[in-house]
Amino acid sequence: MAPMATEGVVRKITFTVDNTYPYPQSSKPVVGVNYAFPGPTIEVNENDTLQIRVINKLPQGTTLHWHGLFQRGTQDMDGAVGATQCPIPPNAEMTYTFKAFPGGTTWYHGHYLDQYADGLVGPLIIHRAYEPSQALYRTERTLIITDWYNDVCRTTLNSWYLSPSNPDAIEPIPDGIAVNGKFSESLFVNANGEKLIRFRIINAAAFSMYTVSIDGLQLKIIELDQTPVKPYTVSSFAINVAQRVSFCVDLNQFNQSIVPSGLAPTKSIYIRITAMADMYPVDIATYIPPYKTPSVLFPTFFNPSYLAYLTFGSSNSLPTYPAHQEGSNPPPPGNISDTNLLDARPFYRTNIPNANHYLKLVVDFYEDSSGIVRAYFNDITYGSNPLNLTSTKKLKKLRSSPNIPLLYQMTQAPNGIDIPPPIITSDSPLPSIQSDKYGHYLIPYGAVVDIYIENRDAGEHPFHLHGYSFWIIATSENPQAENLYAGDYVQRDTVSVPASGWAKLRFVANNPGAWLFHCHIEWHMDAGLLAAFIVGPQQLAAQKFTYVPPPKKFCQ
Ligand SMILES: [Cu+2]
Repeated sequence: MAPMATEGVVRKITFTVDNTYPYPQSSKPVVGVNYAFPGPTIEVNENDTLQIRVINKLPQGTTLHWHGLFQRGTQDMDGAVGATQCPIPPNAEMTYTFKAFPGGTTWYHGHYLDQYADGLVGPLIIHRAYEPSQALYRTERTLIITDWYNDVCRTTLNSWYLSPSNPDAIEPIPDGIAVNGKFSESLFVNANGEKLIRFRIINAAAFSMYTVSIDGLQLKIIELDQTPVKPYTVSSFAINVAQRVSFCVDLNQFNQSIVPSGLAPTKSIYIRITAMADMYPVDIATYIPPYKTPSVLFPTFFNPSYLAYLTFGSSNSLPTYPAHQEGSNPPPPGNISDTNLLDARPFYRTNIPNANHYLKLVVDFYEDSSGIVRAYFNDITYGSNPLNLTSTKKLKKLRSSPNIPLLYQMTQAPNGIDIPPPIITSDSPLPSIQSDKYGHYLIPYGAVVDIYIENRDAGEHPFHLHGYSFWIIATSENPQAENLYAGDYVQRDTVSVPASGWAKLRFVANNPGAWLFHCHIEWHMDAGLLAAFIVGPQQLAAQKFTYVPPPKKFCQ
């Protein structure tokens, strides 16, 4: 068992969300927090109470989601528009109050209108009272990776992506990579003479999966999402959108032999962050997107290889060896997207109960009747179904609308939500969780649910569940993990589901509320690849949860 954590203190923070222009060479309005991109790092202790006052200066609504936090008892603070709140209108504010739990590495981001793809992201570091791998590091550095788009995601790119003029549903391809807001070959990470360093890597990209390595160093992975793992060593690893990986390095183990003879010993080395280009649906070496204005005579194509510098001392210095010399870039391990599953074991064993419910989610993309390609869970694309307001039934139909949060609707009719109860189907001997026609799944409080995601799409997708973490039991790349590691699965809040493959997850539905389950690629969310888990509406009432309606202007 994990050691008991102590009660925390109250941390008051004020965030102003507004457009900002971080790069002189770009006129793109980036969505910043306190006029910074990425937003300021929140660094607190586990169980601290955060009071974050968010002031919206954008000309449109906004919200902030605190990724990976459970929000037990504060279900209305999750920041998910349509599920837990209405958007904060322009020139209005809202204070998010919640416990920093669980500890670990995470991030906050916008959850409305592609604002996160346009920059509304920031690190959220929650220190545990006891860090199990503390002996492996003396200092730590955070790297938050983002896809950079020259065009505005929340207008130009969104409307192009979801239009009949994009019949192949080509996602907008990033124009660059920014890490901590800096482009390739401009970010220096200084060790300041320390040898034992923990890196917290956050993939805050809208689209891209990355691999990470550091020249000449082994990486000792100690945390996946917010779960401590038994330290294990890799030369590189993959990180999908919204996932976090912490690893430690020991600079004492750096060997100057990677520097070719005749060159001076190096005082800095390359950190390599590489977009996994094979996930893009086009050849990025030649692709010119149709939405580009043809004003650039010599277009620059997206370079998936990002370089940062890890300098041993405290002053910036460049490596003495060439970036692209033979052997400096370790080959990616085979089966890279899923190495975590076979190598990683949780630091603390958890009690994993047997499943008593089943939920199958089939993922697919296809054209709707208006010629727009949308994404579907079980043939339902979220949010674009017309509302059926003519129903005369007494049962309450849940509506998907930014202006009527599902959580509020649950509190209005805890006993009469119009979603069928679980039934036995041919898919499983366990009762299968059912949904209404709009992608709302009713999950009994306390159910132990096995989620089986069948991905019929040829792309890999990172699926995220709000309000919980889940055990990853197995995927189509590592089906043997289920039996090999029974009772010792790692919990994450985001799972990478292989292309044309599957994943099997398990979670205990012990946190009543309205929780989104969705692909974390922003474009796929726009295409409707979401579901809402309606967990234990009666338990929500029994726990005396009251939904305080926001000011009227929020929900108009
Ligand atoms: Cu996706």
